[in-house]
Amino acid sequence: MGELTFSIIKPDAVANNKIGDILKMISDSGLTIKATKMIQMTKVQAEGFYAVHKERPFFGELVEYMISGPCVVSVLEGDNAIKRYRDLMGATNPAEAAEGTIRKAFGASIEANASHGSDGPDTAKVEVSYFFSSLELVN
Ligand code: DGI
Repeated sequence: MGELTFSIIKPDAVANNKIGDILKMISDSGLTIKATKMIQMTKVQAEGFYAVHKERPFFGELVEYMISGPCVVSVLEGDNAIKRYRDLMGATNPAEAAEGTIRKAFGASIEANASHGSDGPDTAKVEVSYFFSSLELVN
């Protein structure tokens, strides 16, 4: 079994009908989709998910944005999946993201940047279990 990482297709990308395009980019990159579902986060869930950013000036806006519409959350698997998915997403600010990345293709701003991916093994574990039970992870 390869490494697991956690992905969110954010409300802007869902609203723009990009779920299929982004899941295709993930599959084409060789990562395996282990689990996926559409959710609408509550304010409490979004605040908990982004708790590491709660002292940042943009925290309130980030939470409001993440609850502005449905998201698609997924668990991805593959060798080195965490870094590979970060590379596929591109820079946080879509204006700085490389050609061929999700954020370059579909991100509109540093806030509405189309996707989230775990930044390390510890956060990946916490984030997967924040949204998925072990029964939802297909073997
Ligand atoms: O791991 P990333 O998502 O690439 O970036 P991060 O962990 O530094 O920030 C988490 C999210 O917070 C990011 O995807 C979008 C949002 N964000 C980051 N910097 C800013 C921001 N939102 C606003 N409005 N302004 C910022 O400067």
